[in-house]
Amino acid sequence: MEIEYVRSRFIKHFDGKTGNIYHSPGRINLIGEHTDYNGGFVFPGAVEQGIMAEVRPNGQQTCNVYSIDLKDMVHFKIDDPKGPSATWARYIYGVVQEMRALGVDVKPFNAAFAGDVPLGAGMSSSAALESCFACALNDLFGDNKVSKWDMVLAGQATEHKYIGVNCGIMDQFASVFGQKGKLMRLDCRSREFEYFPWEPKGYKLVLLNSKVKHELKGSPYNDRRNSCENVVKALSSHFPDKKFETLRDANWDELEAVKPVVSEEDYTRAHFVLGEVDRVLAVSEALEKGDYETVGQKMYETHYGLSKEYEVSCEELDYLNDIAKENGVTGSRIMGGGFGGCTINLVKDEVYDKFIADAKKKFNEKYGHEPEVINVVIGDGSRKIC
Ligand code: GAF
Repeated sequence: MEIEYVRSRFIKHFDGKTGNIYHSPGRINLIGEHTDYNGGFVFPGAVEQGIMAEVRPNGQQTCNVYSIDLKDMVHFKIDDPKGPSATWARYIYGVVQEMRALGVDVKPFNAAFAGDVPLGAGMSSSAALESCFACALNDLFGDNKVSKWDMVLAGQATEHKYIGVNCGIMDQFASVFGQKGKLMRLDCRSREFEYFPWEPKGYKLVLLNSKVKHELKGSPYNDRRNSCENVVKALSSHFPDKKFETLRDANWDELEAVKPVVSEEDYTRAHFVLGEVDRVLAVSEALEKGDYETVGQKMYETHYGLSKEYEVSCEELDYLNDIAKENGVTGSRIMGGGFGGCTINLVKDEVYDKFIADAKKKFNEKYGHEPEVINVVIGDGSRKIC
């Protein structure tokens, strides 16, 4: 995204003065889905697409925030206990409150922002928005004293308290800590992580965005999390001498031991999670050896688990996964929280063109539109641009 695009709108909608410009990315995740809130491993990387915001303290009583994409201006007072009602503005209001709780003396500001992360694609535009404002407020009002990890947690707390999604830490982590050309393996229990250079010679990583988002009744993401927590409670009662904080603390035998006392649905969800934790470790090992065939095979296994055990896939994504298999794509799976969005595909250069053409044609024939093709370039994390 061009700086000029954001700057010209900022100048137009406010008093003509310029502010500082910040950028935070969306993310991909090679493998490790729904493992973050279970204390497991994830394997994300930041992308080049993200949110860009221009921000300037205004010396007034209210924060004035303009969404360039939605052409919508929202005003809120920093100490208003309710905050704005527009969802997009609640992300920003939430970050303001969380940064204040971390000791940042946030003063009213003007801001304009735009994004090029496709919405609803599972690439975490919301974490990009949260981290972008956390980074801006830290810089403008906090002398950059808030640590990167605290910014990650401020974004996550915003989702929990102001949006109602009980997400894990993967998305905000990837957005804040991302580095160009590198994926990261994060242990969500210890918060230790390693950078892995991503240079798969002869392969491309491509997202196919189905452009569908299924609005399911209730809160299916939180429901999945509840299932996992039910199993953790059962484990704690069954093994009183062992401490289980999350499913990561359980092994396969322990899970089998509580099978009779949990619902079949909760057991099946937990079964997926234990398998997914193992798969991330297998992928890390395979990457060390440059063994992309194993990486791809694990991606297909993850898709199967997300579709049949965790039940967060949908017909359109299963179809894209089938097309990948038919075309000899090395690995393919649904990416992100699920219920729509994209598949992430590890594709050998020689099958790339045929796969993309076939996916576009078949998907269009069945669903009346082509999937959006997004070639993944791993970019940098949250930063001040100027
Ligand atoms: C969403 C959440 F925000 C993440 O925390 C993570 O759980 C992901 O779904 C699934 O892996 O993006």
